[in-house]
Amino acid sequence: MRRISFSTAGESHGRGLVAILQGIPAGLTLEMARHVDPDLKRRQGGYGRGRRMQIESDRAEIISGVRLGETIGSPLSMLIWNKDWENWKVAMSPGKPDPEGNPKALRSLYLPRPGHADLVGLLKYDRRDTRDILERASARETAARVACGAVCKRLLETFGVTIGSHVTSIGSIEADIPNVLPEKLNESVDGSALRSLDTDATERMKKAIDDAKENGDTLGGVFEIVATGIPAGLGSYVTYDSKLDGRLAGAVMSIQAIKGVEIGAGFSGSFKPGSEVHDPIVADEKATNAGGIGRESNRAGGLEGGVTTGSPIVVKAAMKPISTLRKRLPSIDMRDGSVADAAVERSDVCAVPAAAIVGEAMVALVLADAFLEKFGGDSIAEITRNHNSYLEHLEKRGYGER
Ligand code: EPS
Repeated sequence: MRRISFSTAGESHGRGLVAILQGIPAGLTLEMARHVDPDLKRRQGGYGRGRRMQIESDRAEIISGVRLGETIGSPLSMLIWNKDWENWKVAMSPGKPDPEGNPKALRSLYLPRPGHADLVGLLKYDRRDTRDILERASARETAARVACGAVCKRLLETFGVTIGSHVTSIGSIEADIPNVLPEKLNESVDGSALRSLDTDATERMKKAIDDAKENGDTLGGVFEIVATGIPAGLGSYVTYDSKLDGRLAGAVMSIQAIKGVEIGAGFSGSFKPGSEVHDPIVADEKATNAGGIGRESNRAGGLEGGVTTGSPIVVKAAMKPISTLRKRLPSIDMRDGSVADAAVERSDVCAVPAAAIVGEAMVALVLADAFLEKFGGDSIAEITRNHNSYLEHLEKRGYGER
């Protein structure tokens, strides 16, 4: 990222998670309880999550970067405490283990789970105990991403950008998606157990999750992120790393357990002729984000040549089923190489709705970055001037002679 940077630290059962977010301009009104904690709560939800989410009630504590309710241009740092730490103080202690202590209290694991980072992490970092790997590889880390993304959403919201998400499938069950999505997407699905617009499918999805749980199995799925209100002209086609589609795909793919990302029609577009894929250009006075030049459709998912078109940005992601299985898959005991079944850790059966909230956060981070790249500025007032002047320019330039 160019204008925004963020980093997270923390282990799943350590003391807590740390998030540092840089590049947020001064003058953004920001309250953790109003603008960040609700997204942390949304990330904790969804049918199919495990017992850990009953222990935690994630909240972000702001340590720097905000004064008297407004950002001051300095790095924001946030802390999310792990309540479960109380139960893991011995296993996750930074101090040397007590030589007289019970070795079981260290909760070491030597049977890597296929699909998790366990094995590759042991090989790469030359560790013996899988606990050293899985604690950081766990999707618990995404709580810190959501905190950073929520601040970016707040920034974008100031400029009329909204970011929402919904789940389009769980396992083999696909939701019926209306041709036109509700304007307030999150309001329509936040109350749904699986963030689905299809109430019938939701019941079948819940049943599929129950069945998977009963069989000691897990389920993945697909979610879609939609960002509206983004003006035409963010990102660029001039270099591989300025292309906004690539930046979005990379960011969403970096979410734990994501194995596929599509923009707009994505893979399905490749099965059709060009005449059925591209979006005809039309005069449209409602297309104020693109100087009155609109599109009949949005199969491009709001991006052409790596540049925003002014239509909603649509990113889909496929999440694989979580890799902790009670129906254990074959593995190897890393102490002696003997054949054994993989370890079982407490886990979720399905976390697709939660991953959708993380997807919103990653899209918000990338779009805020591209937004600041285009409209620059150190303060909200300065960016507002730049944004307004660009929109006015788009409107004036129209498509007549220059
Ligand atoms: C997660 C917390 C973790 C896991 C999950 C994500 O909690 P615990 O391991 O204590 O149950 O539920 O992580 C995984 C599924 C994984 O494979 O690592 C969270 O806060 O989202």
